[in-house]
Amino acid sequence: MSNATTVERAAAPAFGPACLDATPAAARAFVRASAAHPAAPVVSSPSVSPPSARPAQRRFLVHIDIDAFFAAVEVLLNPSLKGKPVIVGGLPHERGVASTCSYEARKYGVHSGMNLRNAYKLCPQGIFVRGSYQVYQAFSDKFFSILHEYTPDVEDASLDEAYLDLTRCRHLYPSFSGTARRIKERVERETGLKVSVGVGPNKILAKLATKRAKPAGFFEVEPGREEEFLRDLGIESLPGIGPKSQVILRMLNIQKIGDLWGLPRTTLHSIFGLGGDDIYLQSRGIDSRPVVTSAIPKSVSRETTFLEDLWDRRLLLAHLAYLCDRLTLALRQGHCYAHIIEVKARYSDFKTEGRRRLLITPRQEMGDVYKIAEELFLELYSGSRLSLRLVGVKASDLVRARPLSLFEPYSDRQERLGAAVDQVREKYGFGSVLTMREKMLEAIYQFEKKRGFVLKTASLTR
Ligand code: DCP
Ligand code: MG
Repeated sequence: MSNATTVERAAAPAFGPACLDATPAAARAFVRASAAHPAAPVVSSPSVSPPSARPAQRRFLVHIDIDAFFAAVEVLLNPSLKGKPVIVGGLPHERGVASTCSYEARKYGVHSGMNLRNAYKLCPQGIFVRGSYQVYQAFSDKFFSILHEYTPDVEDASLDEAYLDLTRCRHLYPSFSGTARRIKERVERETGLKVSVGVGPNKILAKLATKRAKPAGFFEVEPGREEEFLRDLGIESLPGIGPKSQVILRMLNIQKIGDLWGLPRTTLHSIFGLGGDDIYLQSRGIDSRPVVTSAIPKSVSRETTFLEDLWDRRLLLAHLAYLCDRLTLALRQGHCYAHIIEVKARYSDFKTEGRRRLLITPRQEMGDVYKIAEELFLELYSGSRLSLRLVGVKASDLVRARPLSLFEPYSDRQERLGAAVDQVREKYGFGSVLTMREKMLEAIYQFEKKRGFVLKTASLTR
């Protein structure tokens, strides 16, 4: 096996699968078709963003990864570290490994997972910090909250790395790569951290594009240029090729991805088993894995404290309507329908009360949710002789798809209405579509067309 002559090789390097005629054009057509068809081979996944791709439609995947994440946060918090070799994970004499290090420290050969003592030997002038996971988590949360504003199809691959599938949102984004660039700029502006962004028709190509873009760059694998992009990348770039596989392949004089195209699938399978099939497909840029969105949340809620305790029933309902609007936007973004709607009120004496309703047919639409919330609120509030400090609405027992009701004629009118409102808001800002009831809040709050009303509880005005 270690002898190259014993390995069955195709006569000419074939970029496309051997079953095709192996011309680059045919191979590319196969790559595109495989990318578009969720039924194509490679790894299957559990919960998945719904594939909307029409046959032969190119998917649009963005991969984004923060540069030297933990180290970059340390530099941001302590600008005197800028431009210095920063190593995160512990002090030089401590046991343990480096979580990561700045690019300046990488020049000395330090890398993630390296024993701290070895890191110190390589880079004694390095600045060693223990780091704080909670702080990194907060930056990560911010990072993902920005990404989720662009599409619900976001996969959190790790704390600082995500895949976004913009294919379903194509109507919102006439220029995909322009949008990807804007996402990069916005993340950098709002987090203060540099990111690298890769764009391609599937996950593997987008991820490899990010590697190429690092640090702080942007790279797009343009249609028809997949082969050219992959050919000269080292085999170690493929996630399916670990250190042991690298040793075996190098013994076969295979150094670059293009060299792999000469090996038939059966040969790779016989050497690496199922992993060999993955190598075969990945090396050709074939990857039908969907973007796996996060698990369905347990509940979504929106609440706010008032600037001053409130008594006026119409104003209270205006707040409730606005919160329902925000809540149902979140439900639509998460593709969730709620079986339980709950309303909460806190009185001026801090006593808090709630009312909930179980819905046989789960709901997502603003009109439906508000109607239920209003009834529940009035049940709560009607008898009260106290003013209110806070009101909130919560949706729970969430499901992904609305089950069809036996007793109601099926109609997706409300969903289409919701989608249309979202499109207008995407373009002109959340405040561009508001009900008359919500508009009453203009008397109290600052209004921003992009964000809507700036309520007292800032996190609710996202
Ligand atoms: N991490 C860790 N231990 C590792 C690898 C990573 O604790 N063995 C942490 C620290 C990293 C963060 O995860 O900052 C993100 O990992 P990345 O692989 O994305 O590495 P970096 O962001 O540090 O560098 P870059 O992405 O620029 O290569
Ligand atoms: Mg990173």
